[in-house]
Amino acid sequence: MSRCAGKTTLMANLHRGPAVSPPPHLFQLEDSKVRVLPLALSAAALAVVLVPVVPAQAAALPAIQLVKVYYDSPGSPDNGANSSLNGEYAQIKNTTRKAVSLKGWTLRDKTSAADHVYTFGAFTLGAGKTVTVRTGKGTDTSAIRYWGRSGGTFAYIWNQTADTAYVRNASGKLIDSCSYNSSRVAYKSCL
Ligand SMILES: [Ca+2]
Ligand SMILES: [Ca+2]
Repeated sequence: MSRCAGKTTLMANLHRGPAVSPPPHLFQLEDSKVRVLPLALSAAALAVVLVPVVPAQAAALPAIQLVKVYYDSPGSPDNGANSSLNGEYAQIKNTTRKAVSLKGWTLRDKTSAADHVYTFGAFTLGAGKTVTVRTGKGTDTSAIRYWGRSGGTFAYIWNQTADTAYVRNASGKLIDSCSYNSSRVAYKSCL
């Protein structure tokens, strides 16, 4: 009887089998979870690999960077003539493989003087190209822009011994800066 009862129970269970199985949509849910989980893990694994690398590169090499500030114009004393003002300059390089529009970007020194800000007009810096921003007046080219300052010795931007150049994008975000604190040479290499 016991064997028969067991058999009966087994049969009953088998009979109930389909009724207690999860409905098809639950199978799909489980199935989708199984498929999504490895993708989520893969994304997490990628993030772990990429996050530490990208900011480090960005910090070391801005896409647009200052390469040189030539602060002691050739000759002495610096007399404030236009040619002398143009003897000092800052250079900005596009290190990327794409042309970058610098429209609205600014270059300035450490003072808070409002007239010590140079703002790029419509200007595109080609891939790998360098633009030189000279302090005095002149005719802009694809490689040289002129701040347009005049007024003698007070028109210079870059101090003879210590100063900082700042480059900001059109949104005002600081992209690069270059400081110097020495009069032993006439220029600072920012690389
Ligand atoms: Ca000089
Ligand atoms: Ca200055």
